[in-house]
Amino acid sequence: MKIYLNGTFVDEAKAVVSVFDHGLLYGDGVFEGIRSYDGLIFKLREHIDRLFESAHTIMLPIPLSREELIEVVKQCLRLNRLRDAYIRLVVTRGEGDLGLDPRKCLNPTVFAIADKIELYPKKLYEQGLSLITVATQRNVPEALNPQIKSLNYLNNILAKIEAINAGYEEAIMLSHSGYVTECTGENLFIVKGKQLLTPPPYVGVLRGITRQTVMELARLHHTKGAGRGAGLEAREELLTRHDLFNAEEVFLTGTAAEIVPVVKIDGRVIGNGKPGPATKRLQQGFRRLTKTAGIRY
Ligand code: PXG
Repeated sequence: MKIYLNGTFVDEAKAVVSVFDHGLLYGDGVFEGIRSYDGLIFKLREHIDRLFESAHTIMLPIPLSREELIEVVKQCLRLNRLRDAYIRLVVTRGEGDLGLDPRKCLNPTVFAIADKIELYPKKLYEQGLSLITVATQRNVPEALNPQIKSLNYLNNILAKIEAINAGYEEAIMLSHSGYVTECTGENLFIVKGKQLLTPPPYVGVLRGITRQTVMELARLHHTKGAGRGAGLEAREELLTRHDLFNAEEVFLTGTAAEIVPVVKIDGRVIGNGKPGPATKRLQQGFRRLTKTAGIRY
């Protein structure tokens, strides 16, 4: 496997960073997870834009332009002869001393890994997930804004550990005030009647690119009106656990997982306990989009 590291492509064994890298010492860095489908990179521009926004907020200068980074991603996929892949793009503060001071880090570390996509088991999509809410609250945006896709995922990992300890694969995290936010690496949606609802960013969720895509897909069906679709009205709204328990359908969205149906939450059966029709329709629409909308390499 060839990995991009600071300007060159190197073998896996040579793709190493310093123990003084502040990405490692402090989680001081940003990243993106990107997918390619049959030779097309999905929503590449959106991922690159979000990476630059995350970096801008933490005042981390990315030493490559947007176009250069796009070329890195494409080259990484080509060199590894990958058509269906997961790409991890990372920029860290770089090497410094043992103190926090980012001014001591003169050269940001940039790397990109393209690997075969590890698909989740088919069973997950056919039967749906069972989730629990956990005690670990999502970061308060005023303390650490989840829009910064930083290398510091301990908040999410702590929630994931709680779910695993309880025998579940994934956790629902609540806000400081007890509102629903998101899962540890996926956004959350509910369907109720003709409404598709997801928590607003200010409650403390990442504005997921899959989330955005799904909202657009739902609205598209809506404006097209009747026929097969008779679509959904997509909106951001504060949600409680009560709203989740009494939804007709619940699903998660993320770059890696795409759209995952949820059939049980904290022991409450959602809808009829099976993946619902709106979820299935959106999955089909999403799959169609991945086959046509990406950037070729
Ligand atoms: N919320 C959080 C907190 C995330 O980290 C999403 C939502 C979904 O966003 P996108 O843009 O991908 O639709 C993410 C995604 C993984 C994994 O292995 C996913 C993410 C980060 C790290 C690992 O599934 N981010």
